[in-house]
Amino acid sequence: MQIKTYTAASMKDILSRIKNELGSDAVILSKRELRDQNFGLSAKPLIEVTAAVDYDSAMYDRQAHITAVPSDSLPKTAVPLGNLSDDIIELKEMMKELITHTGLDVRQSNPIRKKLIASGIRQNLADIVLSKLGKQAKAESVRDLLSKIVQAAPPEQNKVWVFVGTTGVGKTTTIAKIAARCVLNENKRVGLITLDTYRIGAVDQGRIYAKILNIPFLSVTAASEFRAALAKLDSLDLILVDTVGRSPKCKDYIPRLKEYFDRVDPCTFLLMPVATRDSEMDTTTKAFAELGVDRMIFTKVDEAVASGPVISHNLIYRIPISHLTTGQRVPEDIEEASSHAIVERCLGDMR
Ligand SMILES: Nc1nc2c(ncn2[C@@H]2O[C@H](COP(=O)(O)OP(=O)(O)OP(=O)(O)O)[C@@H](O)[C@H]2O)c(=O)[nH]1
Ligand SMILES: [Mg+2]
Repeated sequence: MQIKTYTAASMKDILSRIKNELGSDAVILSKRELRDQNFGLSAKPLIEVTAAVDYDSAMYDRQAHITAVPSDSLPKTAVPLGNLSDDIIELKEMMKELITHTGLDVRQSNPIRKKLIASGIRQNLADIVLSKLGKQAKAESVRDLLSKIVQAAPPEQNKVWVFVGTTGVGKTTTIAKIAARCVLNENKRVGLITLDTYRIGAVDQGRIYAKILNIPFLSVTAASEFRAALAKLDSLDLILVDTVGRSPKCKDYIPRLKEYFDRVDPCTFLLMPVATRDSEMDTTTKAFAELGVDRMIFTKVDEAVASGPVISHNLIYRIPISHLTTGQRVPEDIEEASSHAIVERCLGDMR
C-alpha cells in the first residue's frame, strides 16, 4: 500500500493531486484542518489529507491476520470508537467529493450498487466495495469480497458474559436461548444473574427461564451485591448476566452499568435489532462502547425487511458478530454467526 499526505487550502486541489499521483483507486484515510501559524487566527485553515492506494490488499491482509489469530487473543474492543460517528459523516462527504472529482462515478452506473443500497448497505460503503472490484463487479464477486471482510467470531472464553442493549431488544430471551444451548448441548454448569430490577416482571422472566433449565438464579440491585453474587456462583462454568434495558441517552445509565463491571472481566455482548435505523445504530454503539463491547448479537432478523445494516455496522465498527436471533422461540431461534452465512442472509438474493 502506498500512503501519501497532502496539504492545501482547498479539498478540490488535494483531490486532483491525489488523482494525478495515486490514481483514481485512491482512498482517503484521514482529513484534518491545520491553522497556518504565520497568518494568525483569521487565516484560512489548510487541509491535510492522507490518502492511500491498494487499500484492498490491506483489508485482505488484516482479515487474514484476524482469522489466523485465536479468538481469545482478539483485542477487547475491536476499535476505539471515540468520535467515530463524526468520522463516518466526514468520510461520507469525502467519498462524495472523491466520486465527483476523480471520475469514480463509473460505479454509479453498476446496477449492483442499487441492489446493495436496497439491501440496507450504506451508500458510502457500497461505493467503496464497488470501487475495489472495478467496473466488472458482479453479485458473486461482491459477496466473495464481503465474506472475506465481515468479522464473525464465537464469544470469548471469559466466565462472565454480560448482555447489554436498549429496551426490548431481546436480551432476556437471547440469554435464555444461550443458557439452554450451553446446558443442553454443551453440558455446561450455567448460572444467571439479573440486574434487571427496574421493571416489574423483569426479574420474574429470568427466574422462570432459570427454573425451567434448573440453573441458579440471583437478582441484584447494587455493584457490591453483584460481586457477592459472582463469588457465590464462582464454581460454575459460565455466568450469564442480564441487564436492564434503558435508552443510552439516560444520563447515569452507562456509568451505573460500568460501576457493576469495573473489576469483573466479562465478555460483553451488545444486542441490536437488525431493523434499527443507521443513525440509531451509531448512537447506541457509541454509547455502549464505553463499556467495551466484545461481540455483537443482531436480533429479530426475522422481522427485518433488509439485513444489510448488519454488514454495514460490521464494516464500520469492526466488532465481531457472535450470534443472530431469528424469532421468539426459546431455544430454537438463534444461530451462531459466520461471515459467509451473514453475507448470504443479507445479499443471497442479489443477482
Ligand atoms: N421476532 C422476534 N422477536 C424477538 C426476538 N428476540 C426477542 N424477541 C421478542 O422481543 C420482545 C422483547 O424481548 P426481551 O428478551 O424481553 O427483551 P429485553 O431486551 O430483555 O427487554 P428489556 O428487559 O425490557 O430491556 C419479546 O416479545 C421477545 O419474544 C427475535 O429474534 N425475533
Ligand atoms: Mg429483559
